[in-house]
Amino acid sequence: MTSRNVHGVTVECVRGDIADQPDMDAVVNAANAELRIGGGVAGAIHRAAGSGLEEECRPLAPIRPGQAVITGAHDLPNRHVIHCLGPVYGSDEPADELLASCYRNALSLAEQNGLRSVAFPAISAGVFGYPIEPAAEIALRTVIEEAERLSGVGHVRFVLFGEGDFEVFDRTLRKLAGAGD
Ligand code: AR6
Repeated sequence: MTSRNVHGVTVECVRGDIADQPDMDAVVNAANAELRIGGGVAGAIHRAAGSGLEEECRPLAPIRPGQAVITGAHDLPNRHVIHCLGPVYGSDEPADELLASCYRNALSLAEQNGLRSVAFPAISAGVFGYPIEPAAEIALRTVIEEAERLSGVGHVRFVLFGEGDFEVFDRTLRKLAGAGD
């Protein structure tokens, strides 16, 4: 686990399962446009939340790349799920701006809803094909840029499933936020 304090916000990278983050107010779903159960993150979150999550999502769909919407967390141990539709790499353009918008819009929803902690997966870096190095750079750079403007959110966690993805996020956080103590 690597952790840095950026403008009073704890930004950290851990290896784990996004559906098993009981100490966080919200977890972020790497959603599909229809906000239905899917593979990867959208499978893990919907399975753990139960069918009530899909029901709550139905009237909010479809969403556009870069957009985020918030729901309850149902059977997950969190208060909310924030659903982001990442860009499909090589198809939704400009991919870097759309991916940054996901993180920005998710943090903005967290602020509006009085949340203090948010856990993100590596949005778009699975089925949607975004290469992990630029995906990590955009994710961390955007959160670090937004940190200065956050007043309620004080804890942002990136939850990486695979060891390789974790290593890239870990290295990128050290590069962007300093070597630490
Ligand atoms: N916890 C944390 N990270 C995970 C988990 C998990 N339980 N499972 C996978 N990852 P993806 P996308 C990692 O495919 O690329 C879905 O089917 C994974 O290794 O979940 O935005 C939806 O229905 C990868 O690094 O999201 C959409 O159609 C990252 O999370 C589409 O895929 C994101 O992988 C969204 O694709």
